[in-house]
Formats: sequence, structure tokens, C-alpha cells
Amino acid sequence: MSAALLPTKSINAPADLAVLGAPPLFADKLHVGRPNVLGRERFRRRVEEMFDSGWLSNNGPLVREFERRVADYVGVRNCVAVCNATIGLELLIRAAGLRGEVIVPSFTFIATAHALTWHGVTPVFADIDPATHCLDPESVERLVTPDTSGVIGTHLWGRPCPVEALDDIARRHDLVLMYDAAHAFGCTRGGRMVGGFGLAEVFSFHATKFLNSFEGGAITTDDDELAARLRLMKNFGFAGYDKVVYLGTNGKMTEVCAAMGLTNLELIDELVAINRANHARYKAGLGGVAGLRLMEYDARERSNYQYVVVEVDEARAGLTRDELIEILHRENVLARRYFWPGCHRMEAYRGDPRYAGLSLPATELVSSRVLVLPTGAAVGEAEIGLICDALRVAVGGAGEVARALRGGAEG
Ligand code: T4K
Repeated sequence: MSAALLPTKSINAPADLAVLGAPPLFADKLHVGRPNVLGRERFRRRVEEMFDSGWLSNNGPLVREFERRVADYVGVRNCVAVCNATIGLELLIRAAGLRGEVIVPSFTFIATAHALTWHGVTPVFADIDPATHCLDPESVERLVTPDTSGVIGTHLWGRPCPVEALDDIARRHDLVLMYDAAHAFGCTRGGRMVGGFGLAEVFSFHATKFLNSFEGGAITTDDDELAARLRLMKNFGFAGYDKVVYLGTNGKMTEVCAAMGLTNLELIDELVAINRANHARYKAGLGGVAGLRLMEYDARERSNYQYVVVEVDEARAGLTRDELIEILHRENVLARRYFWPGCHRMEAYRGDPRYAGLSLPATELVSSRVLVLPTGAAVGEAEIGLICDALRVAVGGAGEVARALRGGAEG
């Protein structure tokens, strides 16, 4: 445990909680998404080589090596590295010719929807399966219209979408199927690596992802022609000096980002092991706490375990999800409500008449129940034990804790 995270107390009874006036558990804040920064020496060596090479961006040797290694790891023919996953999605939307309407989950990071809207394509929000938090194929099927050109599924929390059912819908309706795989690097479905499903998939290597390249992303596909188009489009459409063959943008990954990505790719087993151990600790620590359900990862598949997601059943816990978030924040544990309230209820969309009155019951229920807890190399057994203590004691003393939290409103 780092000195900044040394606990200031133990939590054995409600009176030990900060919401009841005790000092916070941690002097410093624990974030969801604190970057993993292992392998600093390897990274520094690569950066020195980069300086020596005189090549900082524009498809340099480190980016090319990163692309090769990601493609090999995922088992696809092509990987196109990009500056971030949002631009990756935008490039893919253009390159695949999506237009009109595209069906997406509302329960996803806003970038999935924004990437479409930014390019004048209408995101049509489908509901999710409350058990998996991924797209519900029946909801998708109901939303197909003559204007639908595609479907983008999100492998939420690194748990893959029902790719077989979505594939079937896409084939029957002649739709382009692609995936936002921002959370799912290193995960499998049916033993097959995510990255090879649909026409193409987009990974994120943002600083907050378990495997980061500072900022970064990658589009993976077995379609050589699509990959060639993406390469041109991410470099303004240049096909040679003075020769622009496509409308393009600047979506290039820099060499320093590729250096970080390569370093972390070499450490991927260690990074996954850290997350897996943390997940098991949360499982042990939260077992038997009424109304809290930790989302599991399928033990038969490979997973990156990068999100620790808890669903709160308010009736059983005696506290709402938002009250538990408040309790944790007061302890300096910055748990998050990803992805509340769902894209369709975000200001950017809910004011648009196309989404007025849209009701997605599973999305709305799940987004009101989910809380995401810190994991990664920044936390370990001690911190997780204390976070679980705080949750267990809060739920155990829910009556007293709720009175303290609601006192102002009720009085
Ligand atoms: N699709 C999906 C399904 C996604 O989840 C995402 C990104 C994307 C697409 C788009 O990928 P990129 O274009 O970003 O490659 C964060 C990330 O910014 C975002 O990348 C991620 N998903 C999303 C789930 O989480 P915020 O708004 O929660 O970020 P922020 O700034 O609050 O960071 C989280 C916490 O991490 C903070 O409390 C502070 C801490 N932090 C963050 C950074 C960057 C650090 O301690 N150090 C750092 O360097 O979105």
C-alpha cells in the first residue's frame, strides 16, 4: 500500500463511517481508472530508441510493431492503430459506409453514440439484457427499419456481446455489424478472441484502460480492403506525396504512445493477474452483503477483469446505489456510476425529438443500480478489504446510515 493510501482508521461499526462524522478511510483519493504504470524502464529504453530514430509519428517503426503484435495477439489479419478509440469508431463508421440509422446500446460510454452522431448517422438506442448488460438481440431486431445500415455492439465490462445472435440478425437484414471493444482487449467468447468478430472491432488503450498507451486505440479486422481504406483515412486520405484519394482526418497514433502500448502488451499477463486477484478479493469481501451482487466473469473464457461492477438492490441493501456512492466518496473512494443514466437520457440526446419519450426499461434499471469500484495496480488486498468493510458496515447498519444521509431531506 502506498503511503498516500495508508488508511486512517478501520471500519467496524457505522460510527466509523465518514458519513457519520469519522475521518475518511483514505487520506488520498482512490480512483476508478488510475492508470497501470508498470515497466517504466522498458518504456524509457523505447523512448530513447525513438529519439535516436528521429521518428515521432506518422506510421513509424513502433506503431508498425504495435500493430503487428496486436494483430497476432488477437489473431486477425489487420490492426490499424489510432490516436484513440473514439476516432477509431468514427473512421470505421465512415470506412464501412454506415448511414441512416445504426442500432447501438444506450448502456455504453457516450463515445459509441457520439461517433455516429458526429458523422450525421442516427444512433438508434436498443435495450440490454439485464443479466449481461450487453445488447439484447430481441430489442435490436425490433428496431430494424429500411433506414438501418448497421449495428454496433459494445462488449461492456469486457464481457462479450451475444455475437452469434447479432451475426444472425445482421445477415438476415443485410446490415454491417461491428463492435465497440473498448473494454474487451484480451477477452474471448467461445474461446475466440474479441477483435475478430463482425466486420471490425475497435479497442481503446486510454490511460484508464488496463492496458494503456496513454491515449490510443486500434481497429482490428480480417478485411484487407477495409484496413487499407482505414489506413488512408487516418492519414488525411494521403496515398502518396501530394495525392489525396479519400476524405480523411488525422487519426494517427504517435510513436511514444506505441512505445507505452508495446511495453504494456509485454506485461499483459501480469496486468490481467492483478485484476483477476482484485476481483477475487472483492468477491470474497462482498460475499453475503445483502443486496450487493458482484458481476462475475465467465471462468471458461479469457477475461481482463478490468471492471469491478456491483449491482445494488436497494430494497435488500436498505441503501440506494447513490447513497452507497456517497458513502464511498466520503471515504475518498471515488466509485463511479458508469454508464448512468444511459446515452438516451444524457442531455445531448434526450432533448432531441427523435428520442423524446424513449423508454428502455432494462437500461434504466441497470444504470440506476450499477456502481464500479477501483481496481488495477493502484489497489491491492488491504485497500479492497477496507472498501468491502465500508460497504458491509454501511449495509449492516443501513437504518442508521440512511437516517444520517437522509436527515437533511427528511427534516
Ligand atoms: N467505448 C467505450 C465503451 C468506452 O468505455 C470508451 C472509453 C470509448 C469507447 C472511447 O475510448 P477513448 O476514445 O477514450 O479511447 C473514462 C475514460 O476517459 C474513457 O476512455 C473510458 N471509456 C471511460 C469508461 O472512462 P471518464 O469520463 O470517467 O474519465 P475520467 O477522466 O473521469 O477518468 C477516470 C478516473 O481516472 C478519474 O477519477 C481520474 C483517474 N485518472 C484518469 C487519468 C486519465 C488518473 O488517475 N490518471 C489519469 O491519467 O472516462
